[in-house]
Amino acid sequence: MKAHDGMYIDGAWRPAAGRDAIEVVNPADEQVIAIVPAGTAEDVDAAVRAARAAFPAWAATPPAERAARLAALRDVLVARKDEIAETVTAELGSPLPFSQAVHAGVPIAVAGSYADLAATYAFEEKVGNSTVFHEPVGVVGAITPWNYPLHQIVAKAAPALAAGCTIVLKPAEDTPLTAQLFAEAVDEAGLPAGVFNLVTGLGPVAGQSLAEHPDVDLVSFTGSTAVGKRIGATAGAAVKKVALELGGKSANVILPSADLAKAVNVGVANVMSNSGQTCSAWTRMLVHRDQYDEAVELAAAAAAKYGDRIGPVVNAKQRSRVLGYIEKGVAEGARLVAGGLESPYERGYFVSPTVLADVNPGMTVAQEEIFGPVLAVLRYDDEDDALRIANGTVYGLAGAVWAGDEDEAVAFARRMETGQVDINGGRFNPIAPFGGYKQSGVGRELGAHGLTEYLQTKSLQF
Ligand code: TXE
Repeated sequence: MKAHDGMYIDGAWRPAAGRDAIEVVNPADEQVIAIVPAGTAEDVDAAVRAARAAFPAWAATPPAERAARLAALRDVLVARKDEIAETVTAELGSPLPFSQAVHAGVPIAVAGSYADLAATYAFEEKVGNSTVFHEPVGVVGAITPWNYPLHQIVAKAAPALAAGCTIVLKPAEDTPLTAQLFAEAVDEAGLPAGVFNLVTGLGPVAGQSLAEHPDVDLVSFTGSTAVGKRIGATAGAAVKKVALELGGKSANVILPSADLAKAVNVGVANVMSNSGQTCSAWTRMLVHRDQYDEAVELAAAAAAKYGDRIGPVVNAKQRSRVLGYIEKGVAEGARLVAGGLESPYERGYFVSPTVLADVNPGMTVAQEEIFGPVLAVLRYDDEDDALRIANGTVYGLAGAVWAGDEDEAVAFARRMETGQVDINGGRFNPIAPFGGYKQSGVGRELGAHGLTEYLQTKSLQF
């Protein structure tokens, strides 16, 4: 695949400072499809300087003009939708229809929502005898993961641009081609030079230099909890703003009054989607003990049918990590009812859709984020027990509740320690705040709540 041999800095593709490179691999067939440069601290510094220089003019650009540029960006993404889907499929391995609908479709919706918000948001308001201004924070260092390559970028870049911030992006090393495509789109949309900059590279090198750079005002990170904690600590020590979107272990709570078959089938589809590489996935299904056996049978059947509809996981390391969790689950006493360690394909990092039954809340597979197509089915005795189990992890990102009566589901959802809950299946809302309670993170993405992360307030008293 075509790839740029440089970094997008100050409105142009420039040679990398060093010579290190990253091989981009298609996880579906293990072939190298492109090579991109691996950035160093020097590249990061050049990008931060460009973003700093561009900041005053972009911050002073009227919101209506920023909105127009975001609308232009959205239009470029729409025009290049097929190319986005093909690129994500090539470097992440997801089936093309899913890449079209989700990997391209969702970020287009999010970019559009910020074009609208930039035009309508009250960046200035009256509070008693004061005028309060919501001003951009400054230079944003954005570090993104590979699981939704374009969405993770747009969920940071679009609100940052709407707010009037400038950006340096360090995308995941597994999926740099989508990031390069986004930089091209920014360029085509006519954003001023230096407003958006891209440095591809490795986490501990380019990522860490960006997180530690003294002239970055806000670090926005999505990725593992381990790295997120370090970034949070570094930002805290520098009294720098930080937004963290980390792991999850979300509960799908099926109350006895629910439509069991529907709840189980949608629940299985939710976990298997994107090969289980979704931080908000409902990886723990909680079923009342009287309905447990039926639910396990339904889940196993649904997973077995899923087989050829999911792609591989992102790389060899991730596959062995996921298979390790399946082994550990069985070793700790879980019952394998679908999937397992075998893959039907000779090549590619595929993991079979897997269901583990008889999972207890204390087991590793019920506590740790697996990030693969693996569902754990747990039984509960009554609602209080279900709530204890649902809330009994260090995470709190998402979840679901199913009940015959919506009010019953809402009452349960209100007691869950988690940032987002789908009621009877829910429907994706690109402007609903998304983010974690507890160790799932700090801050919110999407919609107006996502925009405020990139703003700071100043009040003038009269
Ligand atoms: O994440 P990393 P990995 C979880 C998921 C997965 C696990 C490991 O459980 O199995 O994390 O995935 C950059 N300083 N999630 O290893 O390493 C890195 O280059 C600065 C959940 O891929 O956290 C990449 O751009 N940056 C998750 C980004 O951090 C560093 C999505 C994420 O990579 C860095 C992905 C450092 N020291 C994984 N080290 C979610 N919340 O959606 C790495 N990076």
